[in-house]
Amino acid sequence: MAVSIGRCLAADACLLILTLTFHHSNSDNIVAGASTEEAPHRRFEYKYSFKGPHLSQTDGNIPFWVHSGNAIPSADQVRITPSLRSQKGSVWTKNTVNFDHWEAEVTFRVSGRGRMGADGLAIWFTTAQGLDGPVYGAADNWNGIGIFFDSFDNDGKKNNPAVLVVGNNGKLVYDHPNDGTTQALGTCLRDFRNKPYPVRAKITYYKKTLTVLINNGFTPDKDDYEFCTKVDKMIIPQEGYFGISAATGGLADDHDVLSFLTFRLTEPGQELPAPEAEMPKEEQDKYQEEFENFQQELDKKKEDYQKEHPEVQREPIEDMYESVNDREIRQVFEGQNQIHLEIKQLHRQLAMILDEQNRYVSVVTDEISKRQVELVGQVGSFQEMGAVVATQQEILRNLNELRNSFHESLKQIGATQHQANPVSMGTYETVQHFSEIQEHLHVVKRNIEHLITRNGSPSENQGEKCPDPPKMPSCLGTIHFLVFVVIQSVLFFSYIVYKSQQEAAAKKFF
Ligand SMILES: [Ca+2]
Ligand SMILES: [Ca+2]
Repeated sequence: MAVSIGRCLAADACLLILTLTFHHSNSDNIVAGASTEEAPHRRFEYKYSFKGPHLSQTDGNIPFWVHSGNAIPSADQVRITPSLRSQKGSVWTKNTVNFDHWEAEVTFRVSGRGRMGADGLAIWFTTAQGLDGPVYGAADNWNGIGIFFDSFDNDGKKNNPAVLVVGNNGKLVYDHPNDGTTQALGTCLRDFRNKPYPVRAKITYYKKTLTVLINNGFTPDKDDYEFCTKVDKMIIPQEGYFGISAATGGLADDHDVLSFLTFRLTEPGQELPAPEAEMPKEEQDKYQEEFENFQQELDKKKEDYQKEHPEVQREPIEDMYESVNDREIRQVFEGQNQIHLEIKQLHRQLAMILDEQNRYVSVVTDEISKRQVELVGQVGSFQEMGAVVATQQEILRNLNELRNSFHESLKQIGATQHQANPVSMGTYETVQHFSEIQEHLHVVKRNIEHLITRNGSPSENQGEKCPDPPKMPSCLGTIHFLVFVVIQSVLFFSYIVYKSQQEAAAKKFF
């Protein structure tokens, strides 16, 4: 809903023909419509701005600004009023602003212990500095525009805290009892007191349209602005001072301004005036003088500090800052240092790998030499085995000899039997045969003993332990052999005894 209202409070007070538009229902459309336009060029204007952390000078003044009343500038904020009763304060630019289009971003806090506060805070663009007065700490009958943050509900309509835009041509007396509602060109209800983060107001005057956006201080996001109000076709003075003021009444709030940032807006395609060209010679001299004073003060303070702290080594100011060349050289140097470190690390790793490699090579070499020794040992053992085999062969030969001699003994026994069968054997012959057999058996026994000594203790002869011989198929064990011999002998004797008994029995029959 847009309502156009022409307000003429007095016959000559209609210099400002203003269109008041309420934007409660279609605010989104307006923001969307504005965003489709090409954005204006925006340039920060330090001479109409202040902000922390070095907001005020050592003498308590704000560069390019004047303050009055109870305002107390400090390093990071200006306390326009403390939370005491009936306080008034304001801060104004020293010089007028003559930009066609501008934007002001004001960050502030209104905080007090009461559920309600007073009186409020105002942002101004006026043809004169309203250093003192009843309208939120500033002069009434102002010529220009005021954006009011009215904390106290004077008319009791429970519509405060509120934000309102009031234009004035210098004739209008502010309608305090009605909280300015009869004069407001635009308004919105916003509680800006006691917020977790500072409240921000962005006031844009562009192409004769004044827009107020508010960041309500619920988030730290600086760009989280909400639309508050907009005034179309608004005429404001060509030149004016920016100001911010505040006042307390029976109730009191702290009104602290953290920053006031002014931007010059230029339509796209329009050329920006050079910043230097716009400064008159006398102003330049004045600021130069201010700068020199500041420099002298700084030097003096530095000297004082040196005197007070002689133990602190004096560092030339040049050493504290670096030029572009220094920075580039430093970056190159740091880069090279980094490369150097990387190469060193690579070198270390390579050395480690080489060590490892050497270790492996030595291990492999040891293994190879060990295996060679083993092979040699195996060859040695083969030789020993050869000797053993030879011994075994000798044993076999001896056994063969034994067998032969045994065979011979058997043959002799057989021959004796043969001779004994046809002819009856005399006792003498039998005894002779027996002694021969006994001799043979002795020979056999000796041979066996000889074999046993050779087989039983081969290590005694060689003086060193031989490796175990490979398992050979055993032809004839010593014990078996002895058993065999004993059985044979027993059988033989029993046969002889049996034979002689039979012969004796036969003789009895003859
Ligand atoms: Ca009020
Ligand atoms: Ca009210």
